[in-house]
Amino acid sequence: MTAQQITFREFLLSERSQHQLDKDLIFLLEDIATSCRIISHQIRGGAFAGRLGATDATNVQGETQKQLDVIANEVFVRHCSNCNRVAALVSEEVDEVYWLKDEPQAGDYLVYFDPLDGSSNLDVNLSVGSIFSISQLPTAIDATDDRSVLWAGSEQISAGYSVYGPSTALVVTTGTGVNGFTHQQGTGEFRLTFPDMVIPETTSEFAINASRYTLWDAPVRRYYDECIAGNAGPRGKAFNMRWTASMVAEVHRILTRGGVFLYPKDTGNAEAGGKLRLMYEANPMALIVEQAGGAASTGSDRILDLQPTSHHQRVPVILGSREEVAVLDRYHRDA
Ligand code: AHM
Ligand code: MG
Repeated sequence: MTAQQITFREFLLSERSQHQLDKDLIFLLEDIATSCRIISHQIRGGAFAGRLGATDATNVQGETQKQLDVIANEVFVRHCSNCNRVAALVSEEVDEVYWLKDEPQAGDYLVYFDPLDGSSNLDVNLSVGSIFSISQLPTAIDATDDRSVLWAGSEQISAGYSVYGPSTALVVTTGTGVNGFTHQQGTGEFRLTFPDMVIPETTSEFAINASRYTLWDAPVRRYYDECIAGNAGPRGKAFNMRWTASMVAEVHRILTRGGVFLYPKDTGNAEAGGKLRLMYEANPMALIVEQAGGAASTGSDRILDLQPTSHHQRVPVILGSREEVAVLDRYHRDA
């Protein structure tokens, strides 16, 4: 271990002195880190406790919930409720907004989360993750109206994710770059192992579920065709493809070695606008990716500029290395 591998708390305290991080935000981020530690522990013991399977329930998206989806949601709700500045919790797994304050004031926080993303990977022992974002209210809001939580991603003051892979990592931005921490067995601490994560501007690696090729719009088919045409194609370079079916793992790879990730609108999800959710997946990952020097777009709009219309809204997502996102934006404009 090197001297730079400071704990998550030491990191947050240093951010407080350098960037005036609010002390309540520090408490909240520590509670989120605790949630991720507990969820990681539950996942690793899931097979012993018989918790890897599905429940009888479906969530608001009509998807069958895994037992660990439900457990992870409860863990996030319990720990994020500790901070007395949190006005509401908005979870991918729950239909309604969970209001903690009757009269939310300017300065209070809204916490959005997908407690267990990619949970179809649980049964096959592949990486899953948790995603979160925090917005700070610029004004008082009405807690009797769930539409009060519909703020654009540009209002986020912090976002992050934890990936439960061969090790458990926590990646966080508070608006001044992106830093990655690894959970250390034994001490139980998250330690700063990947400071100042930066996405390379160029890449030759892309990630998409290519089984949906016939459902995509023309600009995405054009992009894919050109990637697999390799050196002989119009891009004149050989591309590598990856697909883990776990957005957290894809974003973590892109933050580590570059790449572009696409879950575009297709005719299978055209009415919904895409598969991934704006508030729990697209917005937090867009903030992280932009803070690391990358870009995040729907193909026609910057994700962080989208004005949400409902808290379970879905959108097309294209994010990662700037150059590839720009190519995809251009193909959408030209179509
Ligand atoms: P989930 O929130 O229900 O787990 O769905 C989101 C996941 C993403 O992590 C991943 O990128 C995508 O769904 C995979 O979809 P597909 O099964 O179509 O490959
Ligand atoms: Mg999800």
